[in-house]
Amino acid sequence: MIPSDVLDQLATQAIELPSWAFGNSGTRFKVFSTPGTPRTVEEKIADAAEVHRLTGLAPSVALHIPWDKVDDYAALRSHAESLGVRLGTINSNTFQDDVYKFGSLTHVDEAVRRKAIDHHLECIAIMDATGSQDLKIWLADGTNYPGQGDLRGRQDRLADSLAQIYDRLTGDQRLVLEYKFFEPAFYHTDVPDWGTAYAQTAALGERAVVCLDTGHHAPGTNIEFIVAQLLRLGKLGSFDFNSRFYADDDLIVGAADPFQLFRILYEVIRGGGFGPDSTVAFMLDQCHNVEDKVPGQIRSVLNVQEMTARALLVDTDALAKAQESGDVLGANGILMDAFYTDVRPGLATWRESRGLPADPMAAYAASGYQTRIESERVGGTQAGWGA
Ligand code: AOS
Ligand code: ZN
Ligand code: ZN
Repeated sequence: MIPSDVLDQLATQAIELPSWAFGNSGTRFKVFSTPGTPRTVEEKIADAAEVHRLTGLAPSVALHIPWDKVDDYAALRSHAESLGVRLGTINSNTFQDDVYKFGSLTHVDEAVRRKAIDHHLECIAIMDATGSQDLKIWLADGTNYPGQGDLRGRQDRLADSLAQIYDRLTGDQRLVLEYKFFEPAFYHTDVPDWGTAYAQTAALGERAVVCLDTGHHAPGTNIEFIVAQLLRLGKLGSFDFNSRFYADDDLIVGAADPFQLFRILYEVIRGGGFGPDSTVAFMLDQCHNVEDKVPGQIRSVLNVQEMTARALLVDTDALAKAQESGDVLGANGILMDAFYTDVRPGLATWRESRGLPADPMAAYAASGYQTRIESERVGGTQAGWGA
């Protein structure tokens, strides 16, 4: 049995899906084409809507510009809304054009830097049309060899570029800066860690926050500590959830290390980052290279829901007492009791009570959706990676 106050909190959960999760993706070795892959952004949104229909967990879809570029964003917005979802975060892209070989917002050539800034201004104009709140910036900028670039100068140009973008935001729009410790640059990256993302966004102001991609840390990093710290500083804007075994694997969230996901979600809740009043956006940033994409996304949002439920089960009063009295093993046991609780049967019953399928994975398999898209769609698009 899951207590009703926990279920009430779970009812507020929303996890944004990335449009690129529905496109074909792969590695530099091979991009496998999966039958049923969307041919258009409209079809990606339809797949995302199917995930939401079966789980009630995914009411919005993140877009990537230019992969999801269309002529009429108002029409795209209506299309999404007619399917029961909305358009979410706009992701910029300054990592595919030849001109960005030596950087984008950090580039030493003013013309290139201007082009990169203008791309972000165009993204904000798209946000105005789609009603999106967040502009997410992930930069591939960096260098491969010591001496190749001036680390300090690049950081200064980055600050100036971000300030020009930030100035264009209106209403409740936010600039969300994502960090990543390496790849595609291997010696240094211009936004490699939460400290740099924090320093850059703090200099901009309140509407600038940090995106924490769970795959963007060195092995062994205590990610939940970063979560706690960014929440404490009021700068945790969003998550890009995924799993990693080795590098930025972009595998299904919770697949590699469910316990880590639990620990992260516990700190999110502890720090006020969960619930209707929270400003922390939950998103997936994943690619499904070998598995079917729609069920891959269903599995992902269910994993987040299950670990959130377990994190909400932590007896926080008992934990505080154990911590204060120095009861090391007692405190650890309280956390582990919640982690080891199997919430799946309780969630299945609760889903049914809300008019959702008890088992969304089984419901998808039985729905005929996969067979239909496989027969209707031929020549689906690549997500953009590994071209
Ligand atoms: C890249 O490694 C990042 O995770 C970004 O979030 C990126 O924009 C995303 O994977 C899709 O392009
Ligand atoms: Zn990411
Ligand atoms: Zn990544």
